[in-house]
Amino acid sequence: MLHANDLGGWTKPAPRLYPHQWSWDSAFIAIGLAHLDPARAIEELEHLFAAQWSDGRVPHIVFDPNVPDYWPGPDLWGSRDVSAAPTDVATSGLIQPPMHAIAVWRILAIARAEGVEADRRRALVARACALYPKLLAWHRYLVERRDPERSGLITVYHPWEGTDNTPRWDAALARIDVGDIPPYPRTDVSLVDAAERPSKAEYDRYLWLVGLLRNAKYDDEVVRRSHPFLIKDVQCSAIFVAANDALAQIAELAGAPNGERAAIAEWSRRSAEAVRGCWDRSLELALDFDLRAEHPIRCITSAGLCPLLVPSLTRDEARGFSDRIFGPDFAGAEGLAFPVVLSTGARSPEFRPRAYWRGPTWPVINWLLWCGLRAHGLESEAARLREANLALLARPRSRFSEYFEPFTAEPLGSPDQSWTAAVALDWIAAGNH
Ligand code: 2M8
Repeated sequence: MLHANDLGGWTKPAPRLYPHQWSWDSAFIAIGLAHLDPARAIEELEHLFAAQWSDGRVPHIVFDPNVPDYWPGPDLWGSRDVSAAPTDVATSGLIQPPMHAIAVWRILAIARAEGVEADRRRALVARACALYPKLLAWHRYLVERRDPERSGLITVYHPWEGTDNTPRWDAALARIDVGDIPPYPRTDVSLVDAAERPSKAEYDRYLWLVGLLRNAKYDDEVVRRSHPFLIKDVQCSAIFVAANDALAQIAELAGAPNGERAAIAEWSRRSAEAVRGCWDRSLELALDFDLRAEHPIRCITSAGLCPLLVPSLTRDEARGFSDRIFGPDFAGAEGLAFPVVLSTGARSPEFRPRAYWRGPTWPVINWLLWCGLRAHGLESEAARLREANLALLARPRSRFSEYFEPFTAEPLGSPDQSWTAAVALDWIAAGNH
């Protein structure tokens, strides 16, 4: 499946629904590919970082010029009119969670664990070191431009910067006054049942927000002053902690100067503390913070479990997240086909089991939580989650789909979704070492 979605040096997330390169998909894809061909895995990230902006941002989509009829395409973003954007390729102007350093470090670890011979490994290390300055510039962008307050938490500007129609964004989107939007095609709903995709009202708001960002020329200072959607994202920030720890290892390999290493350690420390501070005692999970409304977003979603990725949690804190994972809102919900983590809590008013990020289970998010459980030595809990996900994916009908209806295990969204296959490969390999 990954070979079928391979376009030569990079992989599209899905055959028809997502025909370009997506940022965080690439990182998960690279981790899966590392088990087949680590050199090809690192190439996935090299291709993505070739489109990095001069301000350090890694765009959420890198467009394939050979697919002209995709919508929303390059014209919507207007990246060619922005001086920081690359000139040889069209990209979006948004970002996605910084999974990339985690992927690079993992490619090296997988190559070591799976006995790749020494000279091929040396070549991989050299390529990881060549990526290091780009990864550093990316993390610096996140700190300096997406956290000008130095709170340790990363600000997102758009639902497309992670988990699209999650209920986490509902209240912030509801406050936005949408002006005139010219009619637009919804190619996604010609490929996937509209009930499994964002609604028209949500899409109008997505496009309105893109228009505001495009008019601001993606200048973070302008956005900070005027943009109506500014949210401190706990999932993105938790991933940033783990990514800084991976970057610290790559920095050491690359012989980076002490000043850079100290900066990375400080980014990690500050974000770890901030993510731990997002904990809400009554909901028993971590919450995002809406900067415009000036309050936390009280929603029960899998994003609130992501602090498990923070290595400095105490044993009790990690146990608390693990209990929450297997409790009645998530993998322990009543009537599930497989005990896997839901994207939105089963007992929440917003829960809708077929609607994209509002209830269905997403294997990649389960994979992230599995990593978190393992990082805290919760091996039997991690094994439980891995087995449940593999059982779901092993069903002949699963087609490595994008997401699944949790009570029937019906595959939803796109079939042949690359990152689903990639995490399945990593889970299978985990049973071998
Ligand atoms: C989804 O996002 C795209 C827009 O970027 C879409 O809905 O059309 C999200 O699941 C996102 O997280 C993912 O990276 C992308 C490609 O798999 O699809």
